[in-house]
Amino acid sequence: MAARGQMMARLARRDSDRPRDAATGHVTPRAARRRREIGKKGDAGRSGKKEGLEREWLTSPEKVRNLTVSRLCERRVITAVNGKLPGPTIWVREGDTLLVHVVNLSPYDITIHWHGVLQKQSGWADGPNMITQCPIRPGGSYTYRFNVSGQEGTLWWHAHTSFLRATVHGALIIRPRNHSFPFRQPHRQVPILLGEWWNADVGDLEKQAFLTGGGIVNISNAFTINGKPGHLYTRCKNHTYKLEVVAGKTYLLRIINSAVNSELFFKIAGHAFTVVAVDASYTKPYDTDVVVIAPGQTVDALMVTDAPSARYYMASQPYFSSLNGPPSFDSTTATAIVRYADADDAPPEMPRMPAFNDTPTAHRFYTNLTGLRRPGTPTVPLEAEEHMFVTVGLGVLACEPTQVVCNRSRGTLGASMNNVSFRFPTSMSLLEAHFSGFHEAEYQPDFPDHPPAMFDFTNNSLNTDPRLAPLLHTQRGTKVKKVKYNATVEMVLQNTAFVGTENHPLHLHGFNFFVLAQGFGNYNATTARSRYNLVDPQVRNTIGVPAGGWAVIRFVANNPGVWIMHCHLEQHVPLGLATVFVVEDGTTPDSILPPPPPDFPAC
Ligand SMILES: [Cu+2]
Repeated sequence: MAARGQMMARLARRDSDRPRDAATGHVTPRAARRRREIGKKGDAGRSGKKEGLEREWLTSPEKVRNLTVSRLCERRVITAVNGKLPGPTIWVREGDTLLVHVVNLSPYDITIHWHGVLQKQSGWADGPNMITQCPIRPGGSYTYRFNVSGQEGTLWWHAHTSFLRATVHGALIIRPRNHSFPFRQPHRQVPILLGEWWNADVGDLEKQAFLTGGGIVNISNAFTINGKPGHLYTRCKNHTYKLEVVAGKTYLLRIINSAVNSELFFKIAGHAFTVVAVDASYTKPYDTDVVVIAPGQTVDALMVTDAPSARYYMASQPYFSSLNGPPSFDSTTATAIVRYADADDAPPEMPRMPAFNDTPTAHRFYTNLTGLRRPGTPTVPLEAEEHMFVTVGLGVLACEPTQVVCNRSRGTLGASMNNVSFRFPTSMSLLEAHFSGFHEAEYQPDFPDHPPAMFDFTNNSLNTDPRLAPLLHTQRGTKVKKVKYNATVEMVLQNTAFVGTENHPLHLHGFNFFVLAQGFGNYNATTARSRYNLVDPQVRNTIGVPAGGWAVIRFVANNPGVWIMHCHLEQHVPLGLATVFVVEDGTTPDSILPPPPPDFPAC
């Protein structure tokens, strides 16, 4: 087992209060609090923002050390932030500017992505490796500086290099600044991070998958709730997260799927939920007893403690949508315990979980959500300037020379959007290439608006049709879609069946999008358009495109920069399931990408 180091993040906020809401139940790190003048650095001068005082709280440097954790009775050295798994929760208020000093004391290249943060005027802080920055090398550091104006709700942060996000992640919670929630004030707010655990070094798993070209062979060993697997794993039952509650109160569960490769069902025995937000966008209240959540997504759910005083399990287990794909997946269940204050020690009640392949339940949850219309929030654009029809799915690629144990005659598992398997650049990040104007060597601006051919996308029996072989065999390329500032982009995302249909959770950086419609089978413009929700669509940053189906999204490209869109099943990213939007500058000062900050990591 390779020893892994630890990364330290120092969290700092500016112009904002330290979290003081006792209702959160959250304890901020014991920290030295100090004020200091921000030096003349960063892009603030260029963007016209006034430099001011920042309030900063730093974790004590003694915490920087290798982190050995014990899970499922095995001791493992992992990469983690500030000695915690999950990493620290960052509580901020809407409008805050965050400065996060990331010091990489691990032996790995690393970047941090602030998942769901729009990064207006701060594209250099978005974090995806080789897209907006080169990685922070071991021993290096970088200060991510960004503002969270106009955003409220549950987001999260995670590593955006290889599989490190398996253990390098945490919650980023943005609370309202000058008003209350658009729902009843909860007694407490509780981050619930759903994770996935391997009894192995995740970096080794990824390397092995690359060398063989077979995708991830090793399925995970456990799922976790707030870092702990729970009682149903026969080994080491003591690692269980516990939530102490009092009767008759409302709890706001801020649920985050930080698992690497698994969509999840989540339930709590004896209790129901009212969903009030997803992906940090408020929804109309939606009552359900099951939450379905894809990697990258968040769900804010109110839970009333109105059950008889007792102990109850909360449980997280996979939603496995692949109808005809790889047969094996981790079919274990993570549990945690909700304990009423005066409950006895009788065995907790277990919720009845949906079947692993219960697509109807998943689809019901994913499609019944609608957005909460509020004054001052963007409404769905009724027309689009850019229309894209993009196939999404798995295919076959030729083996790379470096894939030394790849079957050359069969090829390697690949994934693509419109038959382009995204290849990450190696010498310069795309944002630097775009900003400097020297992009020709790094990317081609010809990502297609349509697949090479229209065919019966979701008919699995066609995958042996020799005429479709050119579509099954996808091509690698660093192709981007160029978009004018403020253009409205509509994307029809169509799953294909070449190597099994599967729900792919596609995450778009830099924007929220409206979800207009979703369905099964092949997208049909005539019938689908009549179903578009142009009144109160849900707003997301990650959409689970239905397995063997399609989804339509719209967003306004009001953020100049370079933004990746990729599958948040991590194993599909190195296979190529990604594309990139390059949004050009506008004409006003606030629509022009500022230059990179001075400590921007060099390649
Ligand atoms: Cu995927």
